[in-house]
Amino acid sequence: MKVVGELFGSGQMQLPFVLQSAETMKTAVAHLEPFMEKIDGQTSKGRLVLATVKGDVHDIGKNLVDIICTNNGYEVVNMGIKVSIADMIAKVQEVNADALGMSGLLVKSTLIMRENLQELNAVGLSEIPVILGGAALTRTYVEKDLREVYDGRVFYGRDAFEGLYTLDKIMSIKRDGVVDPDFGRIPSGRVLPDRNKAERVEVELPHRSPDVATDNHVFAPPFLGSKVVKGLAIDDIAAYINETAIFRNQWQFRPENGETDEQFKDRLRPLLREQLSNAKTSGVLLPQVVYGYFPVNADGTDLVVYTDDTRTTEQCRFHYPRQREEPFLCIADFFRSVESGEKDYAAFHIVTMGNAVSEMAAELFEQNKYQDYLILHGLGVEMAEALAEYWHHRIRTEWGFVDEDGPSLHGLFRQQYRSGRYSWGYPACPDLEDNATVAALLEAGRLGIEVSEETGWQYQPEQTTSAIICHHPRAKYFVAR
Ligand code: B12
Repeated sequence: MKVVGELFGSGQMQLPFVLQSAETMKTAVAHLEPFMEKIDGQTSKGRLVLATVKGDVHDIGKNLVDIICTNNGYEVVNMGIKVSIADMIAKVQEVNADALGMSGLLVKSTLIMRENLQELNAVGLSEIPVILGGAALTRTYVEKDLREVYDGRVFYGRDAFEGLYTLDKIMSIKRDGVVDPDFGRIPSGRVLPDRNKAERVEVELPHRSPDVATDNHVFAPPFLGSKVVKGLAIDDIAAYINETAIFRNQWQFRPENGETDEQFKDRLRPLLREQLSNAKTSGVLLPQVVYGYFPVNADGTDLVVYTDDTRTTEQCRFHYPRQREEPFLCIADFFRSVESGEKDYAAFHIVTMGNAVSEMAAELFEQNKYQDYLILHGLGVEMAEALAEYWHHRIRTEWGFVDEDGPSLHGLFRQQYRSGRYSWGYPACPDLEDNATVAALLEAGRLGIEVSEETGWQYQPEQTTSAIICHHPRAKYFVAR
């Protein structure tokens, strides 16, 4: 596994094959262990307590860390998802851990990690080295800001192997009694402008962005209210899979021996076809959609959704932040205002791949079938993304402006179409809580979808995503906050 790790690090081996080696290793060790001699009661290189932080349900990243560290000789106590700091502390003490690993993909999780470090300080447990990982973290945030917070050693783990190298270093310092007070403590990284100070600067915000036309054509929707759609064909959705995202980001394959991108994709397409065919046979993917069109008007930075087209009763409202610099965009600007007295409409959808894919992926992980786990999880993830893309296309068709689509699928992934699709939690509409508002609006409970404070405002099943679709031609991705 050490050689495998080195090959991975130098780009000569790809993650799916690393996981295959890990499976072989695990089986071999299980077979040999009864015959192996114990040295001073010690069976592992060290003990890592690992958890996804409170309010966050993402677990593939953490589980990859578990697989890689376990198969490199560490004992990993994997506590699962949504773990409170109190539970982590209890576990660290119970098993006398050598390090604590925290994972989290949400922006909110980066703040929770900060609070967790403060709590470790407060209970006098800062001698425990902490390794942090996940999409919303940056090296600078961990190695500069958080090192200023934590009294002990804290590290950023870009991926599972960086976590492993850090563990190796922590253990070698511990084992050899080396005194290295700076390791994991000295703040490094760029000096970033103080965010809070920047926010205090008063900016005069316009009522609407001057860049967004108010005389665009308003398309009449095909119906008002919401509909549930079941029985969707896997092949229709698969046509919208982003091959780069599935092959590179999820499955983590890389071009080999000077392959062009097209040759690389050609090599992997049979695997994708095989996976889709297996999924069709097993029924592990259960695509479902709830969507609808609603009468809306902008009220400043709010979007008011009415119960019907008489626009007398407000059903709910979404608050959207406005950019604090030119062109001062805000999603509400893409709709006619309340004051205009004109009608406008928005579409909303929630798409899901169902629970079975998450359950089966969890089983594969439990059975140490790591490569199959990565492949199936990645398929579920990218099919959820593809369904959102497919349904957005369906909405453009029904709503009457699909003829403005760009010529290629590749172009669709670059927003070459009329309209914008915004998911809550992304930078133009960062408030995850609104996931619950849209679920209530669309009555997503009809598909068994749940979302609340309890789920950290994330949807259950996991492979679920929601969006608002704005028909305005200026509606494209932007960062508001
Ligand atoms: C694919 C994806 C989805 C998929 C699947 C999500 C899933 N559950 O797996 C779908 C389409 C379903 C989805 C939905 C949503 N998503 Co999404 N999604 C992503 C995306 C693009 C990739 C995530 C991923 O699969 N990564 C691959 C895994 C293997 O990587 P990883 O978990 O990060 O782990 C690696 C490293 O980070 C590291 N690591 C991780 N933990 C640890 C710990 C230690 C100790 C160490 C050493 C290392 C380590 O090692 C791992 C392996 O190398 C990310 C953006 C991104 N770049 O990550 C957004 C992202 C996570 N999603 C986001 C959002 C907002 C959502 C939605 C809320 C949108 C919505 N309103 O519908 C929903 C929520 C889903 C739900 N159930 O409620 C935001 C979250 C930010 C926030 N606001 O908090 C992100 C960050 C995008 C963004 N830039 O804003 N999403």
